[in-house]
Amino acid sequence: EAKYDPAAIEKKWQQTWASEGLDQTPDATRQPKFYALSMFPYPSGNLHMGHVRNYTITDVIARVKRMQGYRVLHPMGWDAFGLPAENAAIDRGVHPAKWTHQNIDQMRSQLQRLGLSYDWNREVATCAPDYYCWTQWIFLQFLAAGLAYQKEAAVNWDPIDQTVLANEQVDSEGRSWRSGALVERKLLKQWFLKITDYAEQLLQDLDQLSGWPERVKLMQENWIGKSTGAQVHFATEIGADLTVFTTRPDTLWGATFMVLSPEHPLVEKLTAPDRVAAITDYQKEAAKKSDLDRTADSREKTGVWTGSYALNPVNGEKIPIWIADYVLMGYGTGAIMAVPAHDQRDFEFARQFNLPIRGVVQPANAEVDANNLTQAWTEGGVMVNSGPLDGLPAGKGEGESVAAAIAWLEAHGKGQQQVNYRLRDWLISRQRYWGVPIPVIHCPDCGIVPVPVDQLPVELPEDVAFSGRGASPLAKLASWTQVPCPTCGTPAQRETDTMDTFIDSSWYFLRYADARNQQQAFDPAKVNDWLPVDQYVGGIEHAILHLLYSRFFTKVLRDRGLLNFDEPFKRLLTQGMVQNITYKNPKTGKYVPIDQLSDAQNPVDPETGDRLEVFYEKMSKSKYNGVDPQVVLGKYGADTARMFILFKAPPEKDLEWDDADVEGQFRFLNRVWRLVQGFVESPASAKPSPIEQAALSKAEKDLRRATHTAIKEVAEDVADDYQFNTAVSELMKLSNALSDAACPDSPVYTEAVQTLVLLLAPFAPHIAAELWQQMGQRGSVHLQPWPEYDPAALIADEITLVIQIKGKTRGTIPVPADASKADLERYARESAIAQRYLEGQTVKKVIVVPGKLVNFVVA
Ligand code: ANZ
Ligand code: ZN
Repeated sequence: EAKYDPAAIEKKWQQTWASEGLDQTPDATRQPKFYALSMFPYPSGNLHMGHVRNYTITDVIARVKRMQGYRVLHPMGWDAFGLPAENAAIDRGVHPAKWTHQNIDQMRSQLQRLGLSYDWNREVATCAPDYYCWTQWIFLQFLAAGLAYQKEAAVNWDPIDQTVLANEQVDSEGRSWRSGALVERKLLKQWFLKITDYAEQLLQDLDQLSGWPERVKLMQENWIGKSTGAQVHFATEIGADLTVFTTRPDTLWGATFMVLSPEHPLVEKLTAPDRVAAITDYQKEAAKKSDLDRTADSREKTGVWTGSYALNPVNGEKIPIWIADYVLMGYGTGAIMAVPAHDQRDFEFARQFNLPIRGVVQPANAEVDANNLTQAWTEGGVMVNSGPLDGLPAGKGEGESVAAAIAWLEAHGKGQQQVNYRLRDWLISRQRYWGVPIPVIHCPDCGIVPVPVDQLPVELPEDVAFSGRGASPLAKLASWTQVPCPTCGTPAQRETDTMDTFIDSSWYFLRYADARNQQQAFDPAKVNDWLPVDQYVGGIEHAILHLLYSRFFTKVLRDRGLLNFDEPFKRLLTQGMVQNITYKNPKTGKYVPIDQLSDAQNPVDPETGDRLEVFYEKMSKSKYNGVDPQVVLGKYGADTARMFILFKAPPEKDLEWDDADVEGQFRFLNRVWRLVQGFVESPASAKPSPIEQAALSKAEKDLRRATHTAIKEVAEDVADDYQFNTAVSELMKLSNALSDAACPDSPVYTEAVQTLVLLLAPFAPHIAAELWQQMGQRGSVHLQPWPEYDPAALIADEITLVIQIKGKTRGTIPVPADASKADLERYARESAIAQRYLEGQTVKKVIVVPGKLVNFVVA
C-alpha cells in the first residue's frame, strides 16, 4: 500500500496537465461561458499567503464551473510597471526590466506549485511592449474622445533631489523618503483623464451590480460623492460675479459673509491695496498644507479679509469677502457663502473674527433660539428672516425650502439648480521611467500630436541612467526625446511622462479574452463573448480606485464602439485577510517574534520583561507573523494548503492561521488516500453494477443517502455564495460515512468512493487526479461532469403505519422505519386522523405493533 506523497503526485500532475493542455480555454461553443478572474499581482518576487488565498478561491470556482459544463476562462498575469522596480534600479543597479522579469519567473513557478488551473497561453505582463502598445492605443482613444487633457497641477517636489515624488514617497511628516527634504507643492503640466464626465453613470450603474458587496458599492458612491444644491451668483465691486456652490440655498438670507479658497483666481483682484501683504502671506502658508489638514474639524479657523464686499443677491446686503484655507479650490467653485448660524465651520469662523450670525431656520419646538446659538443649528425647523421663504418647513437636501429657494434664484436670474460631485479628474502623469510612455509629441507648430498608430508602441529606451535625482530618466535622454513632428516634420519633443500604473490594470481583463492579438488591443467579438467577468476575486484595498477606473474604461470603450456591455465585473468577491497571531508590547508598541519568546503561553518581552498583548493581525513582515507559503507547500503539499485555506473560514471573512488545522487537513487527505487504497485493493472495485434504490439493504441505503446528501450540500455550498468551508465539512462527513459503512462490497460503496473523489477534485486537484487514476477511471477527474444527486436516495426509509380506533382501521401515516414503540405511539397520537376520531374520547389503552399499526382503545 503506497503512502500519500504529495510532493511526488503534485509534481506529476502539474506536468501532466501542462503537457495535455488541460487548463487551456475552450473556443467559443454553445456551452455557456464563465470568466473567473483573480486580481493580478504586482511581481514583487514573492508570493504571500494573501495571494494563495485569493487564487485558491478563484481556482475552486473555475474548476467547479468546468465540471458543471461551462467553458471557463481563467487567466493570470502581472501588473508589472511601477515604482519598486525603479527603486531596485536606483539602489542595486539592476535594470527595472531585468528585476521585473526575474520576479515574474520566480512568482510564476511559485504559483505553478499551487496547482491553479490557469491558461498560461494567455498570460499578460503590463510591462511587455506587446501589451503596452495597446495601453498607448487606448490612451489615444481617450485623447480622440476629448477625455485626455493636460493642465497645470500641483505635484510633490523634492527640492534636494530635484524630482517629482509619488504620494507613496512622501512620509506622514511631508518629507521625501530618499533625501529627507520637506516636500514642496509645485505646479507642473500634468495629464488627466476626464473621469468626471462619467460620474453620473458610474454612480447610476452601481445599481446593476447586485453581485457586489454592498460595502464596496457604498465606498464607490461616497467617492463619487454626488451633492445636489444650487449655484448662486454674488455681484462684487470689481464687476465679476462670485459664484458659489451650496447644498443649502434656502439659507441664503442667513449668509453674512463669503469665503474664498486662498487659490481662488479672483483673490488678487478682490484684494484691497492695504490688504495685499496679509493676503499673500496667508496664501503662502496655505500652500504648504494638505487638503486633509486644511479641512480637519478640530483645527482653529484662520483667514484674512480681502478688504472688499459682495452683494447678497436676495437682499442686496453688503457682505465682506474673506479667504480661508478650510475652503478648498478643488471642490464646487472654490468659494462659499458662509451661513454661520447653520454651518458649523462657518460658525466657528464667525466667532473667531466677530462676524454677524443670523438664524434663518428656527427649530420647531423653540428649544433653541436661532439668534443666540452656542453652535450651528444644522437640523430642520421653519424658515424665518427669509422673505418669501418664511414659514416653509426647512429640511436638509430635498426639503421644500430648498426647492423654493432654487425657484426664487432661477426666477430672478441669480442662480440655478446644480449637481456637484466630489470625484475629480484622474491625474495620470508620472515623472518616472518604469511605466507606459504617453504616446504624444509636442510640436512647436502643431501643438500636441498623437503618435501615429502604426508607430506604436513608443518603446521605453533601455540604456538609461537611474540616479533618483533630477528629471525622470526619460527626460534626460535627448536621443529619445528629440523627434520630428509626425505631422509637419519640425523638430519636436516626445512627451516624457509615463502613465499611472492603474491605467495598465484598467483593461487587462479585456486583453485576456484575446491575449495574443498582434493587430488590435482585442477583437471586440471575443471580448463581447467572454466579458463581463462572471466572478472577480480580490482584496478590499481595491474597492475604490482599481474597480472605479476599470468601470470607467469599460464605459469609455463601450462608447467608442469597442464593447457592448456597461460593467466589467458582474460579481465581486473581496476575500478576507489572512491573519496570524502577534505578540505586541503595549508600552513600546514593538512586536516580538514568536521564536524570541521563552514561554508562548505566558509571553513577556525578552528585553523589557513587559507582558505582551496577544492577538490576530494581518500577516506582515513588520509584525513577524507571516507564514511563507513555500514552507507550507514543502511540508504538506499544495492540496493541504488549499484545503486548509478553504476550510478555515468563508472566503469573505478573515482567516486565522492555525498550524493544528493545517495538520488536520493533511490528516483528512491521508484518510481519503487510505480509504481509496483499501477500495482499489478490494474485489468490489472491479465489478461496477447498477444500483437499484428499492432493492438496497439498510446499510446500503444509509451510505447512499450520505453520498447524495454530500452531492446536494456541496453543490449548494459552492453555488453563488461560495461557502467552501462548509463544502469541505461535507466532504469530511462523506469520508466518515465511508469509514463506517457496513457494505464495502456493494456498488453503493463504489459510488460513494467515486463521488468523494469527484467532489474533492476542485478543492484538492492533485490527490483527486491521482486517486481517480488509481481507481482505474479513464480520463481526467477534472473533465468529469459534476455529480447530480438522486432525490430518491435522500429519503430516509419509511414505512406505512396503520391507525386503528377500537380495532377499526381509520387511515395510515408514513413514519421512519426505525421509529421506537414510544415514537410510533406519539406519531399516531399527533396525526390528524387520531385527533379527529379521538376528540372528546378517553383513551383506555394503546396497542402498538412495531412496523405495522397503532390501535387506540377508547371507552
Ligand atoms: C451654505 C451652507 C449653509 C452650506 C448650510 C452648508 C450648510 P457637500 O454636501 O459635501 O457637497 N462648500 C462648498 N464648496 C466648498 C469648498 N470648496 N470648500 C469647503 N466647503 C465648501 O458640501 C456642500 C457644502 O459645503 C456647501 O453648502 C458649502 O457650504 C460647502 F447651512 O453653503 B454650504
Ligand atoms: Zn508639427
